[in-house]
Amino acid sequence: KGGNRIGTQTDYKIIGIEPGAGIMAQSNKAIKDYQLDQWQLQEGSSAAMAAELKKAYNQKKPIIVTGWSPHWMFSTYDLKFLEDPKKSFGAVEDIHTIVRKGLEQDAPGAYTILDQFSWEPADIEKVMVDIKDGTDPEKAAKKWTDANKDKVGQWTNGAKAGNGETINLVYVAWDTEIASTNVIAKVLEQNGFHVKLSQVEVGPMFAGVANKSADGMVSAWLPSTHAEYYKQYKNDFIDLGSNLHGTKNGLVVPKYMDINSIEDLK
Ligand code: PBE
Repeated sequence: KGGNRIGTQTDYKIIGIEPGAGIMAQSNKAIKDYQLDQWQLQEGSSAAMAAELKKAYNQKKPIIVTGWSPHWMFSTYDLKFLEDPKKSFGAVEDIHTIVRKGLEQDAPGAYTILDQFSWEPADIEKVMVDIKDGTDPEKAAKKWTDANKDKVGQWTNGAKAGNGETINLVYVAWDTEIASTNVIAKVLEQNGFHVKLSQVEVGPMFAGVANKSADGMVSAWLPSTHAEYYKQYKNDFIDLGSNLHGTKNGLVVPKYMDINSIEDLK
């Protein structure tokens, strides 16, 4: 069987990321849904996953990783998502902006900018590729905002300028979120706010906005990836809706591998 062959070649390992990530729960669900009893989901970090992918790819070795789009990996390597007929990874999603209760009163301009923040996968990919190529995230964010004044102008339209108020944004060190958080931080700074970025884990990211120790985040993948976190805290924060449409999670392999579906791993 194909699954045995691939399993032997990869040690029956799926290279995962941070244990709290939604994609890890989805991958464990896939292992159950497709009865991949022999397979193991390896915990680690997004950076370690990317390093393992790079190493295997350069040697044309088989590898299976937890992957998501938008992501620079798809413009850097020839990759494919394995088909997911049982929908263990949900469908195409949105990324939501979520702020603490009271932010609108305390910093109305920041609230307006966060509320109006909205861009496309191609935008965030530009920033992600730039960071992957070695540009400092803050510089990459500045570069993107300088080159996209029209879009940024829509986000800041009508926003009351800040007076040096501190805005605490929380994010997880996923490549998507490093890019988006740095961009919105830059725009808030350009409009008179002092922004503090805190890198946390996914649970504390949601908890922080709910308990008001953080002002906001732009990193809630919904409706399914972060459903559990969202459900737990949804009465305690303000969901400002989608800032990006068209994300996708799944198991990702190099195109040189001759499997096409998660079912082929059985
Ligand atoms: N991700 C990127 C996250 C959301 C953003 C897909 C790795 C997750 O799985 O929770």
